Amino acid sequence: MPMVADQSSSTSNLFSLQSHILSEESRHPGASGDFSWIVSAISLAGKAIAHRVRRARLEGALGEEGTSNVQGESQQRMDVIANEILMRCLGSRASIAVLASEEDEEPTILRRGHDGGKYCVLFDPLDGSSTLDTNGAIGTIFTILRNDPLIESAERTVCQPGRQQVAAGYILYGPSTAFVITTGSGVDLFELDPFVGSFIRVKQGLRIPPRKKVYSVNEAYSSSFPLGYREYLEWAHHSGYSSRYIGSLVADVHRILISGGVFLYPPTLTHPDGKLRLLYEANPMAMIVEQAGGASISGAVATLDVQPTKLHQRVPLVLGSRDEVDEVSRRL
Ligand code: AHM
Ligand code: MG
Repeated sequence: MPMVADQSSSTSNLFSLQSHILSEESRHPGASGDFSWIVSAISLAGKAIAHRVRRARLEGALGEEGTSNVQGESQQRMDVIANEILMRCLGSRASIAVLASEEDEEPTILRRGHDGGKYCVLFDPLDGSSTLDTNGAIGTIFTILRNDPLIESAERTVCQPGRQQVAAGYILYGPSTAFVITTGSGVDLFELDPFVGSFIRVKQGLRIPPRKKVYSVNEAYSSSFPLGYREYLEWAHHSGYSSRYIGSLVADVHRILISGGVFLYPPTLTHPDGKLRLLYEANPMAMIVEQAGGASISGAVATLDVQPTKLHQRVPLVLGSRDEVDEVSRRL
């Protein structure tokens, strides 16, 4: 059986995601264990989605579902399957009050009032799914928020600035299945060992290199970017930069988390507010990147300080290595 060493420790003990979260939770006196139940549901969903993604072509599950989501974007069959898997895994957890998905117009209220759950979980079930037909890397993005039982409206409950996230993470379905999570004290990386059936910790306290001359943007839209973004690209073209763009946010962010660089999705003609969704795409990624020593901005402010007004709100997004984000931000 292949063994994976925890690179950050002097011993080579195997540490699963489950034991990692339990040990994190044990550092908080009085912790109920509710949080680790939620992470275990997300990890179960991740394993199930990874399995379905791997077999999608064999099972004829690629291509469009023939429906549109609330954003008017056509849904892939695998979007619908991944959404169902997450709903089924999370729906039974007693500590969850509200679930909200990119694929669903309205949040799902599981429990109300003071006896309801402590947490809300928001997710993009299968980000970048349009690249799946060509065997591209895709991912699930999630965030965990505290529930406020005094707020009646589920949409208002989840409209919290990113700074209030309890935890955030993503699962990348690539050549391997990676699980990245932060609970607000650094970023940890796990890889699915398919022989063991567990996510095994491979890196604790990930840090983004502060500089790397690589930008990641859909440059085909650049003629409609606001001036500051165009000036940045013009400057980068003459400053020895290279370009990498997968068109799948989880895959682009994962590369930047490991090797540095900057990701940009500015306002465009077709998406004047930016394309990426604040609550379940930009905020979780911004928390991960900040926790790894990088930065994330949406226009002139830190992404995590944007006050959301609606569930499916979009924002412009620039994130990655601290110095590279600074180079963009001082031109905006
Ligand atoms: P999706 O949630 O519908 O998959 O859209 C989000 C994706 C991101 O993964 C990616 O960064 C972006 O859309 C790519 O957009 P574009 O094709 O316009 O460059
Ligand atoms: Mg998405």
